[in-house]
Amino acid sequence: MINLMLMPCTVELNPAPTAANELAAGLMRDAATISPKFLYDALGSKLFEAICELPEYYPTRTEAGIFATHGAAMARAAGAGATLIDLGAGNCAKAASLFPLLQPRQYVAVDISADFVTDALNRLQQRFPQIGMLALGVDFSSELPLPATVRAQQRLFFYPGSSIGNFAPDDALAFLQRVHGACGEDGAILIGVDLEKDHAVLDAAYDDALGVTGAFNLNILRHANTLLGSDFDVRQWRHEGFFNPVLSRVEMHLTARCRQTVRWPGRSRQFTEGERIHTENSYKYRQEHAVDLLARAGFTDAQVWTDPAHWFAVIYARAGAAT
Ligand code: AVJ
Repeated sequence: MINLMLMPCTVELNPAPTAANELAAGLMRDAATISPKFLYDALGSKLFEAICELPEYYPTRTEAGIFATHGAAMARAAGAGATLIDLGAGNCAKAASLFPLLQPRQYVAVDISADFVTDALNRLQQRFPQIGMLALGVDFSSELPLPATVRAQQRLFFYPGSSIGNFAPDDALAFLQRVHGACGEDGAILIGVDLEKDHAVLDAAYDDALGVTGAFNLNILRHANTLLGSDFDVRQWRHEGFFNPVLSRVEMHLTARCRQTVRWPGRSRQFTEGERIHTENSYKYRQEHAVDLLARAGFTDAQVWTDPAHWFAVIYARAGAAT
C-alpha cells in the first residue's frame, strides 16, 4: 500500500495545445514576444537556480537575508497552522527555509514546471513528514484553479522572488485580485518585491559575466521548439538584458544575429538581422507603490520588511477587513 502521508500528490493542469497556440500568437505579432513563463522547462528551472547563485543576481540572496532576519516576525504575523500556497515554488527552497518558523499545516507547491516541482516536493516531504504536501503543475498566470484538496482555512499565499515583476502593473493588480479572491476571510499574502535601485546593479543582474542569464533566455527557444514544433536555431540569437528607466522595468530580449525564417507546423515567420523577440519584463517598484498595489487588490494591514540597502521588500498583508 502507498504511504499516503509521505507521498505528495501531483496534479497537472497545463494542456499543451494552448501553449502552442499562445507561442504562435506571440511570434506572429509585429513585435514578436514569448511569455516568460516558457523560460521554465526542466532545464530552464535549473538555469534559474544557477542564476540565483550568481554574484550579480542580488534578489534571491537579499530576500533570503530578509527572511533570515525577519522570519520570526513574519511567522508571528501569519500564525502557525497555515495553508501555505507557494506560487512558482520551483525548488521549494524558500518556503522550506520558513517551515520551522511558519509551521504550516499544509504546503501546496504550485509551478508551471510540474516535473521539477514534484521532484523537489518529494524530497521535502521526507524532511517534513508532519506537513501535508501537494504539488500542482499549473500555469497560474491567467487563472488560479485550486483543487478541493487545498484547505480553505488560513490560506497564506507565498509569492517570493519578485515574480510579481513579470506582470505589467495593471496585470499585477488583476493577479493580486485573483489571489485575494482565493484567500477567504482569514487569508493573507507574503510577497517579495524587488525595488528600484542603481541602474548599473540592475543591468549586471540581468546580463551577468558568465552568460548564465543568456543561456536561461536562449533556452526559451529550445522550449518553444519542443512545445510548438518550431525550428529555432539557438546559435542565431543573442541575449540582451537591461533596465528601461522610463517604464521602471528590466527587459530581456533575444536578438536575431542574421536574417532568417523560423518555421513551425502550418506557419513561418521571417526575422531581419537585429530584430528582437521580447521574452521578459521584470518591473521594479517603489515600496509605497507595492503597498498601494496590494491595497487596491483588497489587502490590508501591510507589514513591510527590507534589507539595509532597501534593495528588496517582503510584505505581509491580510485579505480580511482592516482592523
Ligand atoms: C523569477 C521573475 C523574479 O525577474 O528577476 C532572472 C526571472 N529573469 N533573471 C526576475 C529572471 C532573468 C526573475 N523572476
